Amino acid sequence: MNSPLLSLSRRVRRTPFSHRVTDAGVKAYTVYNHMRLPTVFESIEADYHHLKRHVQVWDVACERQVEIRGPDAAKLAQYLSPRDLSRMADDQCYYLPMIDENGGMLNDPVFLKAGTNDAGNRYWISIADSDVLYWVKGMANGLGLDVDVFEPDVSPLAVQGPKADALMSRVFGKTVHDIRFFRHKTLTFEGHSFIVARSGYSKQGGYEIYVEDSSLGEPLWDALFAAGEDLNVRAGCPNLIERIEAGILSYGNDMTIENTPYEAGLGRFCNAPADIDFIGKSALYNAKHPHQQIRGLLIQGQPVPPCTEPWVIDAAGVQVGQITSAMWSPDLNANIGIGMIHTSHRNKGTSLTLHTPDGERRAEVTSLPFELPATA
Ligand code: THG
Repeated sequence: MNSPLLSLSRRVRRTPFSHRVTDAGVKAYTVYNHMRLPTVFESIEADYHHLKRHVQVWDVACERQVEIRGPDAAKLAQYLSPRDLSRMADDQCYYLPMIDENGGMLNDPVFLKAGTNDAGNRYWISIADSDVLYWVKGMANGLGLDVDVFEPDVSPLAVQGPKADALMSRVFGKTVHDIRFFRHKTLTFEGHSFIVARSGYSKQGGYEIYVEDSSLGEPLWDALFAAGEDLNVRAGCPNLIERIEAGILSYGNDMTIENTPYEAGLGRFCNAPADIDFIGKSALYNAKHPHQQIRGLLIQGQPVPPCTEPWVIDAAGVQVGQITSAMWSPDLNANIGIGMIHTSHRNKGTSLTLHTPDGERRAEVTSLPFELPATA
């Protein structure tokens, strides 16, 4: 296939790791938060097998942080999401649906308390691909809150895969083992402190290092590769096949501002009690019984072509949904997809017709994450 090239310029921001990613032989990029996001090194399928067996270092600097700081920071943060933040521990990370006044999804970031410094408590919203900074600044200004809202010099570097624990303990020490899922600790590397969380955009286990200060990106990258040679460490990136198998959603693909958190399967995170106020509260109350919901789909036939626009799903000629991510899964020996399906046809096992660019296929509704065979 004749792949078009991406024209680079200052607008498509480079990252603190871009030189290393280039040296590692990156094959493709996408743009995410106006920044480079590598998407392929060897091939999507080869990268997938390596991720499931070894350890990869991912340049996910494009998961930009929106920092909120100041006396009203906690109040503003709660305003931004239907998730109850009142019991969040200082070392916790929260997956946080953010919605507008209509209950439409604005972003699905990871939210964390990034400790304190001279200027007080810091909160980081580690954003998916939409311009959260302007929404939060607008909110702060409109409400007259006493906060600073800005994008700090922080770039996440993910270390993912079954050998991530071994690699991280060599670079940051054995205390990495004490970090529980979606918790973080402040650890040191060559005298510099970083927030390190057990989290990441895969289900293979691993960590995210919030690299504060761009100049430390290359030394840290180099230390990870020097320490991981015998672990078969490689440069990698979020993997399309693995994340569909895991049922990990991609904002802008699987859900947009047109969807509520309930449609996106994120209803369990909408748990703020009645006395907590947030934007979109009344709209969300009326969205609890959605007419469509996110589902997994098993798609028959040969490997599907790239899914770069929604593919229509119908039942007896009437549209009942669409698929927004799809790819061949080697471990399932089938095509897998993520889509929005009308409530009437959402039950597991329902057989539907999918319209792909190269013809009609049978597609069967299933749950997310996909159930992998025990040997995979
Ligand atoms: N890490 C960090 N920032 C991010 C992402 C990340 N910002 C952009 C994007 N990814 C946000 N989207 C997601 C989607 C899923 C998850 C994290 C961020 C995720 N979900 C887990 C799951 O689905 O099993 C856990 C959710 C939970 O139970 O709390 O990890 O990857 N820093």
